[in-house]
Amino acid sequence: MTVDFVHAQNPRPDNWWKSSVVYQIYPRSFADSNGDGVGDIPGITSKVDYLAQLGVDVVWLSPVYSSPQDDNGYDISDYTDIDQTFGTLEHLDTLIAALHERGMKIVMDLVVNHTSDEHAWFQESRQKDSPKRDWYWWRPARAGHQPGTDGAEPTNWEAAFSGSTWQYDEQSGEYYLHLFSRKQPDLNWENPEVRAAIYEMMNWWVDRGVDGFRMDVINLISKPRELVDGPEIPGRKYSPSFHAVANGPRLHEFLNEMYREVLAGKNLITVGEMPGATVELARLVTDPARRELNMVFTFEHVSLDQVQGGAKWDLQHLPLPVLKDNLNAWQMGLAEVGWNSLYWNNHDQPRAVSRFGDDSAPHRINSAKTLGTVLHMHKGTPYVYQGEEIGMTNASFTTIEHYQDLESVNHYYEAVSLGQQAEDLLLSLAVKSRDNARTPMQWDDTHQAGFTQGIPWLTVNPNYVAINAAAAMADSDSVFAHYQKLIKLRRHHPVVVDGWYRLLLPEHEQIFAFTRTLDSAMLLVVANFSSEPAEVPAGSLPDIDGAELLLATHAPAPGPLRPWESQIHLLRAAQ
Ligand code: TEU
Repeated sequence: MTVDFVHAQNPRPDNWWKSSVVYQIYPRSFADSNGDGVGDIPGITSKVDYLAQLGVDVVWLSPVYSSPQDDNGYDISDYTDIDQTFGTLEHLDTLIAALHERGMKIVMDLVVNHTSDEHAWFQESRQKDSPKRDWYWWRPARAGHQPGTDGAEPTNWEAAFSGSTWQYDEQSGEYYLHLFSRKQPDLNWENPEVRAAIYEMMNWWVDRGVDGFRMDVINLISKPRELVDGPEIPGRKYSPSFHAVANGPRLHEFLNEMYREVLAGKNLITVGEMPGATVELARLVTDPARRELNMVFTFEHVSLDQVQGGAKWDLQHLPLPVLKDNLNAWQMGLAEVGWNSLYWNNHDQPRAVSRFGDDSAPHRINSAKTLGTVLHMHKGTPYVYQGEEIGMTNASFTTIEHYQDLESVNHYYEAVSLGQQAEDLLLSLAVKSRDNARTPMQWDDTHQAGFTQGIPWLTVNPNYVAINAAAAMADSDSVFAHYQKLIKLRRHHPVVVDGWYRLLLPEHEQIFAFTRTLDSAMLLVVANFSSEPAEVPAGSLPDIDGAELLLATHAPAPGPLRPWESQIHLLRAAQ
């Protein structure tokens, strides 16, 4: 399966991805070109100049492949075709060329831990005597249990989207494993034929001009040799599966093999999404000498505001020192070996300004700017999620009918059936539902925020009238303008890319301060991560006399830092 596609000169020098900024597009919510209420690829192509103006280097495109859309495309039924929802392969070729012509690159979302149950591979695998039977995880009913009855599942694992991870298949009389929805059966990576088919598909996309891959739950592809019950959790019918499955014994072997078969010698950008990964695992995976991946997405900092050991819906307050400590652990852990990805949000996480900032009118803009400053001045590759650059907020849905995401909807109805109060559930959904990040991009203050001429698949946030890209681009003091400047700083100051990180005032409850040092250049970042004034303890920070103020949310003034005030100082210029 080779294709002859010539693209505009698209150089990929060594380590180019270390100085890049990546912009994530969730295609169904980005821009709708044909009025069907769902974003599509031509809609994205119509916005490439917006992306170029923001200054991002790479676009990470969430899945646009053929899919029944059970999990909004993370359930793929054909890896080498485009879902009609989003357009055609030709539309994608046009987008790739348009990005390359503007010096930008494209990363595809690689979802290969599982396929859709409507993929031809799975449909073949359902035949017990099929040569593809072993392409997925099939198991008989638990011994002593009647197949298809409660408790007959092969293990007690809980699926990420509620219920058991095992679905009984009448046709073949066995259960198949699905760590996510029952329409997302897990591929059996132990089978070399599966791996070969995945690598062939990846090479087909590389030949088509893509510049890398974001790898969905890639640390789940290696499962334990024995599939056995996980620990019983009091009050819960099933045992969380990720802990039982993640980071299996052959993970590094498979990533190494993928490197040899697809990635070697092409300077692609690769980032592995790894729920449950530790910084120690990330050191192994991102150590260039080990030939695995460039970066991983950690879930540690986006799990700190949930009760430890609980579900994402069990909320708890997150003191700033706890957040600083975790980000520091990853900075220190990957300071000399490997590389960090840097993100506050994505299509699975609530909006950054609502979660880590303050989305109330007096503070939304400055907190969005300060979140950007603190993240982009860390060491690593920053990821901007669509709308973050204009300070888009959570959806503020008030009824379950507003929600579309199967994770949220399944959780709600399962919890109600177990006796939880609807109003409590709606409160936690309003804070943590993935739909918070999936409301349509707010382009301007016209009908449906300029996202569609039709009825949007998910309600547009009514605050689009004030919060939209057109207004932001016309305002030199907007969050958009601030993100443009942050991205430019990365281009002009090597210390932003390669400077050593050192956290200051680790215990301070309001102030987030750190330095970056490279040769004779030193940056000082100081931020008030709160909605109250914050006093900087005398003598606690390096002297900024003679420093160059590179970027600030406020005009400097004596006295305490104002709410969500941040500053980036260049203390000593490079010789
Ligand atoms: O997410 C993996 C994952 O761990 C998330 O499901 C996360 O646990 C949850 O969303 C937190 O609320 C990846 C994709 O990013 C996600 O969109 C898919 O639903 C999932 O894998 C299955 O492909």
